[in-house]
Amino acid sequence: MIEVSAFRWVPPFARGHVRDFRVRWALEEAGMPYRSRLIDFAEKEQDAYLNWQPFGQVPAIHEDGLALFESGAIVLHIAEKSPALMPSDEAGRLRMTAWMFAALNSVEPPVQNLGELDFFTSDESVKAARRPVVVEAVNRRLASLARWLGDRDYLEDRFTAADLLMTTVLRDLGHTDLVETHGRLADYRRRCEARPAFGRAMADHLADFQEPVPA
Ligand SMILES: N[C@@H](CCC(=O)N[C@@H](CS)C(=O)NCC(=O)O)C(=O)O
Repeated sequence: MIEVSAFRWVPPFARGHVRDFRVRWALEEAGMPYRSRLIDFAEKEQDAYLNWQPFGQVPAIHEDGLALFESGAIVLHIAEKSPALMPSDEAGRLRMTAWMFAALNSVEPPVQNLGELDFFTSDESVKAARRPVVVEAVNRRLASLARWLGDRDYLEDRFTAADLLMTTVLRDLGHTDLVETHGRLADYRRRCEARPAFGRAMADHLADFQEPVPA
């Protein structure tokens, strides 16, 4: 059975956003059973884990002797096994791949910059100075995405692994109203989040968190 690494504990604001969720969602869409392998922050820095995920991050998977890391690579691997996530024609597969890279390489970086500023920057003067520029960069990407989506339900003509990744990226703006101000994007995100596989994956992702072990 596929094993997916995930954190045993993260602060409440991060729950529902840790990237093992992407993999769980893809596995649920594909109907592939898995089990989680919970790790703590000390374990992620140890050789055994670094030999699995070189950067000490989650997620990583083990599957029949294969070790794989990077959420995008793992989701692509799962999609290649599942018509539920990937079109059968070559052009469709290539378009899906392009949008997967777009989610992780064009949209996620500015979104992540904003998250770092909002959640991990304690210096209020740095925050105040940088935030407008960072928000503007996010908004540029959201506007392009909203323009592309237009009246479409999904990035292409059906739900694929690219929509899965894009939704997880948009969810990381949930502490702001930025997605809501682009109405089509908000509808798109809600449409993808309404999928039963999303709900099952989220329930399992959240259920795995435990309270911190006292030091
Ligand atoms: N590019 C990686 C990023 C993984 C990542 O940033 N994981 C976070 C949790 S969402 C993590 O493990 N952070 C702990 C750390 O970086 O030490 C992927 O998509 O798999």
